[in-house]
Amino acid sequence: MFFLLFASVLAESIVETVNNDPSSTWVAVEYPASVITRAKFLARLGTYVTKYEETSFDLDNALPENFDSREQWPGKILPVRDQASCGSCWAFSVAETMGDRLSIKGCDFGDMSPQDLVSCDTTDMGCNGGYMDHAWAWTKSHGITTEKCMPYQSGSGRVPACPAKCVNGSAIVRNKSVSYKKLNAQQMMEELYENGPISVAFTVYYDFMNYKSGVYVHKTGGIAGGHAVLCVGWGVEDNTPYWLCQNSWGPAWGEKGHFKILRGSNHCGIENQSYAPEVQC
Ligand SMILES: *[C@@H]1O[C@H](CO)[C@@H](O)[C@H](O)[C@H]1NC(C)=O
Ligand SMILES: *[C@@H]1O[C@H](CO)[C@@H](O)[C@H](O)[C@H]1NC(C)=O
Ligand SMILES: CC(=O)N[C@H]1CO[C@H](CO)[C@@H](O)[C@@H]1O
Repeated sequence: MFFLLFASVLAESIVETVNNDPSSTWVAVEYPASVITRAKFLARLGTYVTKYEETSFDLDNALPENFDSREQWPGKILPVRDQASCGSCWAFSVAETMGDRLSIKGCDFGDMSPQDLVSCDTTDMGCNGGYMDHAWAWTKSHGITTEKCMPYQSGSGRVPACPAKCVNGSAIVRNKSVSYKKLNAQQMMEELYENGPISVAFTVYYDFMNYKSGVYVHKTGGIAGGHAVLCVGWGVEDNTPYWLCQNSWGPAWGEKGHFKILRGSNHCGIENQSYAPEVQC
């Protein structure tokens, strides 16, 4: 009881701290429990991230100032999803990056299956989390099937055993990435521009849960955990460079399920743990 009271006072002060700061580049909000709670927030942070240092990168190049893959490849970037109460962000990051890139290539598979990685990738820990390098290596060696074949079932936090067949009884067909690479900040923009969304992991602080709009820059609160998403673009807003990323917390969180985060200084380690696969139908 005392703890709950304390937690809600703390959450309120995060929103006030962010919104009352005139130098803030983003707006915080208190979400209703239907969108996110502190417990769901913590349950979703399932990516093992490495320590990082904030360093500035030289991002000067010939690429445009603003880029949005949804405009570059209309109809090919698949909708925002919801991992619910499971630390499967790492699996959504990989499945959605694969799905978007396959869709850009003209394959007609729809969403790829995070459940396949949650249940079948023996090098990661299902709802208890995963490593980006493991998940990408697994996707190259074993592949990933479609959402139609293996729909998401772990929203409650329970992980069913790896099935032998698709839900309709047909054999599981998986798509392997042809190759994948770890990217530096410069390569992140080039990859996104040429081949579509990229998979990223970063360190999450408590104030991130309350993000509503603008360019996220950590303001207050300690480290809550590690998270993985996909970035679908970049740009500059009020002189602040940002990555445009797609979260897996449903469309009611952030900017229709997306967020912007400071670009070019390894903020929260966002430019230290990015991966891109080469795909083929
Ligand atoms: C069963 O599902 C798979 C994967 O979505 C699909 O390729 C296959 O055509 C389906 N089979 C039948 C008999 O509906
Ligand atoms: C993070 O980025 C910095 C700057 O480019 C680099 O020196 C460092 O090796 C990177 N660390 C990892 C783990 O990739
Ligand atoms: C490279 C690869 O694994 N391609 C497969 C992708 O999935 C389709 C069917 O869903 C297969 O026909 C391809 O061989």
